[in-house]
Amino acid sequence: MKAIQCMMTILFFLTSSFAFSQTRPPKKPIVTATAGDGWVQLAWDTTAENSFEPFIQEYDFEGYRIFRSLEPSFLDIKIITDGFGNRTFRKPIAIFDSTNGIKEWFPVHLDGLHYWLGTDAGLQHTYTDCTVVNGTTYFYAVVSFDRGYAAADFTLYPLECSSLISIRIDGTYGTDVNTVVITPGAPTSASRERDTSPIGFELSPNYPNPFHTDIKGSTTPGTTIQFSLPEPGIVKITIYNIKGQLVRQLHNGHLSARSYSIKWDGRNDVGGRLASGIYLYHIQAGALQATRKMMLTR
Ligand SMILES: [Ca+2]
Ligand SMILES: [Ca+2]
Repeated sequence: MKAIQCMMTILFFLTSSFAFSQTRPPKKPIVTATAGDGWVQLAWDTTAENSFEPFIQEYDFEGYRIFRSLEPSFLDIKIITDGFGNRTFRKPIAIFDSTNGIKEWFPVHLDGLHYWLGTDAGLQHTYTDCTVVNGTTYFYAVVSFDRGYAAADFTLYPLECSSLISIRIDGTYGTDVNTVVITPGAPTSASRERDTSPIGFELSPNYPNPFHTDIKGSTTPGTTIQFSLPEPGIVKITIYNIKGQLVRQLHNGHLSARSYSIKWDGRNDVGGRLASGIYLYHIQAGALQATRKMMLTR
């Protein structure tokens, strides 16, 4: 019990239950991450690529899957269902596989689910994610996978290495060699001081929240975002969906130092109505930035 209190460890051995116990997943790549204003770059080594599979006496490394999550368990991206509707494979943000003629679906399914081996696109050792929201903490994993083995008499399903992040009792995270925790565009200490100055940079909660856009007879469709600027400058106000994809640029230009209200009608940059869900609004004014969540309902 004490051990549980001290450290909650979250493990994922995604496909290991599919396979014979003698088989082994490929080695983990060693991953590093750097971040800046609106981007995160991952880089990893080639350790995984000389993984040997004793069961078939072959080097069976095939490729890499990149996972991104807003929570350390990576549960929120586990959205691909099998034939019974169970959530099984996690959806990667990128796949890179060896150019070797082995590609697309693994031929044998498990509960109606085939494993995707990639498109023979070739291996990469860096990945830049430009869909991140500054100030948000992201959890990334670079997961190696092998190509499995399908013969008339037996099958080895493709295996992935684990992606593990532990949460310590003090709230900090412990990463494995192939996982990282990173917050892009974190404000500097200088800008945090300015955040609390009397003339204050402020992004207020939007109102109403949750909000709707298309109920007949409504007098308050959409939502209002209020903010104040301590000094004049170029200001960007941007709305992202929960996947971190930019859906609307509300403002991008010079503003003077005062308070503002800006309305959002729940539409994207080309006027399309967006689905119900959680959206993030982000303001950037020079080195100052802030992000808040809001919920659109229909
Ligand atoms: Ca293997
Ligand atoms: Ca391939």
